[in-house]
Amino acid sequence: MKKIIVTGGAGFIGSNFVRMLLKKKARQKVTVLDKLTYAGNLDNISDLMKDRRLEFIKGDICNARLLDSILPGTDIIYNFAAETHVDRSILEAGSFVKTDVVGTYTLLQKTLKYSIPRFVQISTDEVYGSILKGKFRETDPMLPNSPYSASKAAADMLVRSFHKTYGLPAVITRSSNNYGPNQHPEKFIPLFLTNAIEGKPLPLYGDGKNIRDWVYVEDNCRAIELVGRSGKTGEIYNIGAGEEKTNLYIARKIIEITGADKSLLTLISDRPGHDRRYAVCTRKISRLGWKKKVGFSEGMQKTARWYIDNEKWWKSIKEGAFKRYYSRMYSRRIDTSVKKGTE
Ligand code: NAD
Ligand code: TDX
Repeated sequence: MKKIIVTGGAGFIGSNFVRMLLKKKARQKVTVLDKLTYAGNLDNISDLMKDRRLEFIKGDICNARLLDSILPGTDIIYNFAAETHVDRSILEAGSFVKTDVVGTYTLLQKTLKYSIPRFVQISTDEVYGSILKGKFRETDPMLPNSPYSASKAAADMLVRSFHKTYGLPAVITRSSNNYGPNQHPEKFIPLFLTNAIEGKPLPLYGDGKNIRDWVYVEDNCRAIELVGRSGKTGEIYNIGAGEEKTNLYIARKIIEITGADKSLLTLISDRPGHDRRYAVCTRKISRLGWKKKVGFSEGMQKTARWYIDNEKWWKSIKEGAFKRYYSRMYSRRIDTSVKKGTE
């Protein structure tokens, strides 16, 4: 029986990935190792727990002794575990360095120790930095601009060095922005969807013209599984959907889909170091046989439907510890905003 470890499997992409793995009838044991930080949520996988092929372990990827007890005999590790929110990394970067850098290093050491035949590092397009024209290729240098992307870049460097120095059988995926079910409401699309449903301001940073390429989470999960199975050891694979949108376009779409009042849209002071545009060339992953299945308008409809139908899920987050973070991050900026409405 194949033994698969998914770190961070109670988070957004990790939980969607575990769901996809378990849909296959394969003989496999999937162990989720997750610290359950504020971003981890057992509700994301609770309906899957009746599947006896799934095991959940609450723990930290920095805990070397715990890894000694879990990793022997593993066939493949997918490392999703990370601190992931750029804005939080601007407030406090220590936990990012700890989990994203030291955590990845600890996993790499143990992967080597137990001769695990495959290590898949889930990285991000943000490691390349911002690009105004054209698209980043896997061979481009990393120029990260936030403490979050810098810690992800450091992790990628460690993965590379373990491959080059010790022959560790690793591959890296670098995807663009994901959206879909179970994404924490601190992130742009779920924050705007849930605020729109609640009739609260939609706080758009700067001029709202920053561009991201949005990939539906299930498409990214298929790409990650494909890279894990068929990617060339030591290589990096970009993943993106070619769905470049300005934040303003998405905010207007959300207003349209939810029927919210246009006056909710509020331009607030910008995120420090805000990357203007992300775009990656995906020729390499297409050559492995991947292509997106869900376009942006279909994906947005599905995502909006999910948040409308799962109010209990996001309300319990928004009404908990998130309130303090939200007030610290947004209250003053919203109160001092000079521009409201979409025109
Ligand atoms: P998320 O914040 O929703 O989930 C992260 C998960 O990791 C949580 O369940 C959390 O509890 C867990 N975790 C955090 N620290 C841990 C630790 N020390 N030990 C064990 N578990 C820990 O994040 P996400 O959006 O699902 O992102 C998953 C991965 O994909 C991350 O590595 C992220 O950098 C990468 N990524 C995300 C996006 C995106 O748009 N969301 C895009 C590209 C890459
Ligand atoms: O309130 C907001 N207002 C706003 O205008 C928030 C939360 C975001 N934004 C803007 C900033 C970005 O231009 O929306 C865009 C998307 O923001 P985030 O959801 O914070 O994502 P981003 O910073 O692009 O990073 C995401 O994609 C790459 C993930 O959070 C990372 O984990 C991933 O690596």
